[in-house]
Amino acid sequence: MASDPKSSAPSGKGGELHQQAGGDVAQLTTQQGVPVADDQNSLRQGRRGPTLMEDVHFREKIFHFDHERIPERVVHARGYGAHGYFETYDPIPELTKADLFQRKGEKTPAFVRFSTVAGNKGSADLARDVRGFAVKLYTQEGNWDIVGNNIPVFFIQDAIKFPDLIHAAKQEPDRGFPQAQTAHDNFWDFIGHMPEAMHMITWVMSDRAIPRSFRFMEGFGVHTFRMVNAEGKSHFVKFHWKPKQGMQSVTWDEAVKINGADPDFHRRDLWDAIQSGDYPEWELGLQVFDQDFADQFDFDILDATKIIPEELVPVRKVGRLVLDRMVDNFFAETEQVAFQTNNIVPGIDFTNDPLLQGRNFSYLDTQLKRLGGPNFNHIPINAPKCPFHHFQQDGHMAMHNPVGRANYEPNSWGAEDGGPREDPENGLTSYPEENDGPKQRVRSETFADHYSQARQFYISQTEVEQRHMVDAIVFELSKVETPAIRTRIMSHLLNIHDGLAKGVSEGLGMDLPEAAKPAMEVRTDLEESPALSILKNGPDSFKGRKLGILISDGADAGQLEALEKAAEAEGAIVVLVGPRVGSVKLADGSSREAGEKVDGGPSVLYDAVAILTSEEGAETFAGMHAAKTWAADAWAHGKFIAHSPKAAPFLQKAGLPDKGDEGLQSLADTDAAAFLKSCRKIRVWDRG
Ligand code: HDE
Repeated sequence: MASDPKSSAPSGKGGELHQQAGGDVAQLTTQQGVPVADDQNSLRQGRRGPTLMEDVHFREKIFHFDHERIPERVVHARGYGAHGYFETYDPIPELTKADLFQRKGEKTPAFVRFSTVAGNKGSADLARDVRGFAVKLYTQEGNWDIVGNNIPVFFIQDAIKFPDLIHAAKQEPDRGFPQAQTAHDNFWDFIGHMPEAMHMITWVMSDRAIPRSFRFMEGFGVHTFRMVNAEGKSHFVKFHWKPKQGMQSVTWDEAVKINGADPDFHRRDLWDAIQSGDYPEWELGLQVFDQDFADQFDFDILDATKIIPEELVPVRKVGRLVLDRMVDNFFAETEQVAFQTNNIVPGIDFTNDPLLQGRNFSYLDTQLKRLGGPNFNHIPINAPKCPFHHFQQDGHMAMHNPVGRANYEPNSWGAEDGGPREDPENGLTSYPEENDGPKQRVRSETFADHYSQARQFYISQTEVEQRHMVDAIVFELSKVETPAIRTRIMSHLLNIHDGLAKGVSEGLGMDLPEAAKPAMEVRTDLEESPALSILKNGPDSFKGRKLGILISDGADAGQLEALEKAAEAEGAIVVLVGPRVGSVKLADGSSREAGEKVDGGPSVLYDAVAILTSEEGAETFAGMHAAKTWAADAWAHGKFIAHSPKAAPFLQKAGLPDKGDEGLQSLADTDAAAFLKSCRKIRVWDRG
């Protein structure tokens, strides 16, 4: 591997540049900088003899290779990161003294890592799962990490249950499968014993758990935090990241197929967007409230299984997060980035949420295991970008080594040699909250209502979304082999909503049991919260989406051009899918390159599709299973479909109805611009 030319440009003979056919290239060296003469053959005794111990280059190379891996994260192993910045557009000194919120237009460098939770590092992106949404803000007063998810609540209320939750969700320990799935006995067995998980279960069984892309999902800080201003006044706050691109998810059938067609679908999406200059953005929203609100709110604000509906406490937007640069090196940055809930800055503080308190232990600990020593903050991705001075020293791989005599304080070495000093005025202080009471292992009774907000979430969804939730639970429970586990889950669903429970029992072909006994009466008076639905908050935009065009030889060049122009005007991307990769000859004699072959670029990879064929092309596609599936899936997934009139016979052979709907449009009746405009609706959900 070449050393990083920026940070350790080799010097002397070992760094010489050689003139080669491709231009100047660096000389290959060992780690000691010794030029390598032969990197193809190990050193051996005789032409066919044993390899020699003295082959220092071979030994060094293999030794290093053997140690390339660090332990993957115990959760959130699969992830993808990007750089960007946070820009403050509404300073909030009245709420917090946090430096990054003081000046309008202030830009704070940021690094974000999105992830799935359960799957291993190599698992597929479209697993049904919560997505991590971890943001590191390199402020001028230190690093602040908001280590959140794309779902605003969590499975459990107390961190002590986290190892159990994760053990139950991951592969079962005896058989080592299933990978990246909660659709198995252990998970649902555990959940059945944990009524507190029911609210979260409604979210993970909703379309939130199969996002179309990282760009189209919300992020949440989950816990209630504090903001503290310069006068020491505290407000409670919940953090929201609102995607400017709007929200969008895929259907489960698409998710399953995307995982086969492109397991890196989410990674590729972010990479493509940023590399093409279409930088995704999120607005940081705050729900701010005081102790009085907390006291009269229906639920405990320290309980991470509860939300505060946006209709009750509106989300105030104070800035935007823009991702505009991919990493230079995946391992150095995305793999080694160490997020920690305990990384806060003056003006931000914790609350007593028992989940958050537990996390504050865990994140520091996990870095030691993964990154191998106490100096993981010396790794550039983790180091603050503001000045920092302390007396911590030595240890494995210490890279920032203090100079001078003083390595302790207090000392009497004076301003020049004595090193840094505390700053009681501006340093990090804790909000002086008073806590008292006996030492005990208890769960507060204010945490006891496990079903009311689950019900609120369900009734806030559109019918389509409710159907998806039923289907998701039926799918998962159908993979559960033990009937008693399915039954127990249904007994909880009955406390959430009759319709949900009934749908699941019908889907499973099992009778409904008695409802589980709730610790508290389930509230049916909580009003719908439209903010909780994805479809009620549709993007009404096709910007940043993909139009896949299935195209045959002999297709009309004018129609193609019109679609391409209209897509560009909408800010959408076009991908040509042909019977083969390579040249497709159009009717006017021109030719175009297809980016995908039909079976390599199935329609699940696109947000809307067009099918342009000649008469012969329609026949060719009608004889290809992959082409018929392409069209049939686009229809079944509710996608907008434009087609050339000549493609009509092919569509029929693919099983599409003669008489379409608003989403199936012949280019004989509509023009490309009108079609693309209609795509802003993203899907036609009421297709049978
Ligand atoms: Fe995490 N979590 N977590 N978690 N979590 C980790 O830290 C943990 C929880 C979240 O992209 C680990 O560096 C405990 C809630 C994200 O690198 C570990 C509990 C939320 C990421 C850990 C929780 C999260 C992690 C594993 C129960 C949303 C990935 C590797 C109290 C608010 C960050 C690591 C990245 C990662 C512990 C629950 C989000 C083991 C003990 C709730 C986004 O420290």
